[in-house]
Amino acid sequence: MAQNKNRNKKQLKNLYWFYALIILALCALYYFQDSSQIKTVDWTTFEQGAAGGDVDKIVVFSESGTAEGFLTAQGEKNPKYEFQNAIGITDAKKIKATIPSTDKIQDKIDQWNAELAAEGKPEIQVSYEKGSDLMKVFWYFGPILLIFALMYFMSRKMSGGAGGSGIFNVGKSKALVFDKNNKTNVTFKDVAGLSEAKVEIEEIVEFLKNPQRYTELGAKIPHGALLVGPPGTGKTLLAKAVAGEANVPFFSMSGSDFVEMFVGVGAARVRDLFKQAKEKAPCIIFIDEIDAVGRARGKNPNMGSNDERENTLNAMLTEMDGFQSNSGVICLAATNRADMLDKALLRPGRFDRQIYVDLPELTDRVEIFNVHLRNIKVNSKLDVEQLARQTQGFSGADIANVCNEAALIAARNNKAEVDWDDFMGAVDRIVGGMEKKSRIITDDEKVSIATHEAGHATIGWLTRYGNPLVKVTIVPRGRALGAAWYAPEERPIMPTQALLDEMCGLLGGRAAEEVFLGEVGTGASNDLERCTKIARALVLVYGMSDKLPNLNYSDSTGQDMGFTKPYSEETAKVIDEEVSRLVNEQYERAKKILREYASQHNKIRDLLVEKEVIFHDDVKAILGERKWRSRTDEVIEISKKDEERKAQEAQNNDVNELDSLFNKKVRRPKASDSADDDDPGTPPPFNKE
Ligand code: NHX
Ligand code: ZN
Repeated sequence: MAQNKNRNKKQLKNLYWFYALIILALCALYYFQDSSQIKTVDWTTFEQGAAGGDVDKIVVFSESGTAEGFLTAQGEKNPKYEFQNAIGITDAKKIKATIPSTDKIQDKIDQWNAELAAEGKPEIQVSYEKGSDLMKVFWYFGPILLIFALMYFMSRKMSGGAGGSGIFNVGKSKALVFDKNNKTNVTFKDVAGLSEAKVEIEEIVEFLKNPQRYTELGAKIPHGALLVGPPGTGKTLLAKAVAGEANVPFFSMSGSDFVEMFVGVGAARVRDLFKQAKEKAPCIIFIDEIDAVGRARGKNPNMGSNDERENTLNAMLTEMDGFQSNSGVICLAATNRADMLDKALLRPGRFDRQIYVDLPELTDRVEIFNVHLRNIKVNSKLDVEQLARQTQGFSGADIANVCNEAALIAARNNKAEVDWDDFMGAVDRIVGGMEKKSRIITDDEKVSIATHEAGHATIGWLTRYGNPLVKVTIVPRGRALGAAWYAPEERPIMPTQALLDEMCGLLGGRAAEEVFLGEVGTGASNDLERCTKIARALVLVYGMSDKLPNLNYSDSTGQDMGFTKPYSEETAKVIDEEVSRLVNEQYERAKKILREYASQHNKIRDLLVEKEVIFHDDVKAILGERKWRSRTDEVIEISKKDEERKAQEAQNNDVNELDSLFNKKVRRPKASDSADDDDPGTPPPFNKE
């Protein structure tokens, strides 16, 4: 196997030399093809020929002391100048000789011309050239050399940066290597949250540290693990921590590093990477964004253009199969789209296991905040847990961004510490974009924006599954003139009604414009887009429409490129009808609710025009307590009680196991437990309409 690899690499190198040789040969041919027409003769022969009318033009090279004579038709036939070249015996076109004395050459030529004139033959033309033959050689080769130089510099630029230098190094992998001399310094302690993923990945560290524990029992060490999760959740960090903990070399590469404009380079780099890794085993190979090469291969073989990627993928597949189970090389890869990957990559023997790296939960977010707040001077009264609650749906990277942005805002306001308001400003900034104070809005426009936003707020409040409202604002931010901010409900399963209610809420803005202003504006385009998307998903993905129940027309594998629709023309018509019916039904429903609660809506609108930003409690004061408790509140209560329980258990840990088991069951809180003693406060802002 290793031999094979060496041979492949040598072959590739030889290929480059081969190309160089071909080009050189071509140059030589170009040069000699011309000189093949020249016969070098001694001076007496040259003199005789010139005087005899074999030559009609002479070029004198004064520096090299030679002369070239261009043969006439008569001269070409002279057998004296015939000579043998590579092809056979040919007639020369030119003759060449060394001149005994350069000064007297003009006299000689004059003499020959006089003789020729006497015979009635045409005279010989003379020209002098300072440059020697060498100059000529330069003129032949100069442009070619220039092209070579250009190619060289271009290839350097293209593969520049990460180690590759010149066209002869394209087949080398550009992996970053962390080993004893160049440590990663990341350990599991630096990874906050991700408690489940950490447990799984700690096992991989165990494989690298004591492989014999597994092999002695006959178990095979897995070849690789795939880290799957949304962007910014810390997949790369986790992989680095594995290397740091296991104390082995760590090769880090991005999937896109394999892709280059030269053919065959990706595959060569894969081979090179694995060869390097095997030399340093035990070690870890980490390939970030593996979907760049690992995307499912198309079914259509003559789609072309992605052949190169396929070759790279195939090389990776063979390499991963190739190394023996216990060779000590473990391959980690990260992606945010596991469903897009080629099935061959995921089968046992390659990336045997998938580790899900999810968005952080509440407790994880507290941990992550604590990590990022280590280096920030924060107000001592800052409630980190409340911060975590306000950042639902944020990834680890988002949280890092919030902390940094908050510090920047505090610095801008010349504060000594970063406080709560700065953090809230940072969250708003990240979710909604920059506040636009410069935008001038007339009073009329303010009323219509407030009408729209109050519509969202009213509908959201009055529907069964409406998300808990955080605040409503008519301060322009980013691309939006106003927004209603919601805390998204994290429901594992959405009932049909939840989707319909969400559509209704999205349409609430437009409906309010129609009901209370009598005309609608262009502003609701984003609302409508999102609403229509939900309606389409209802019909095409979730099989929830009346006319096409329980049918799913989506393709989660991503193999179909969207050229063919999996349904007939008639069905397409029905789908369109169903989608527009669903949207219209919700629009009518929104209008009906708004008419029914017109006075409340108008109160919210007026308050909004007056204050520009209103919060959950302001809306509650107008519309009253919501009929339906939000799930978020329940989840928060459950986790709070869980913590209390844990603390209690830690206190009296002498209680026997059966007892604590019993406790657990009893303490599991019910939804009705504390229906009246809760104050939802301001739930986390995330969604906006
Ligand atoms: C414009 N913007 O483009 C102006 C400046 C109906 C009161 N001429 O629905 O601001 O009209 O509930 C992401 C987020 C387009 C993408 C917001 C794409 C906004 C927002 C258009 C309020 N709140 N619309 C809303 C709004 C507009 C737009 C977006 C987006 C308006 C509406 C934007
Ligand atoms: Zn809207």
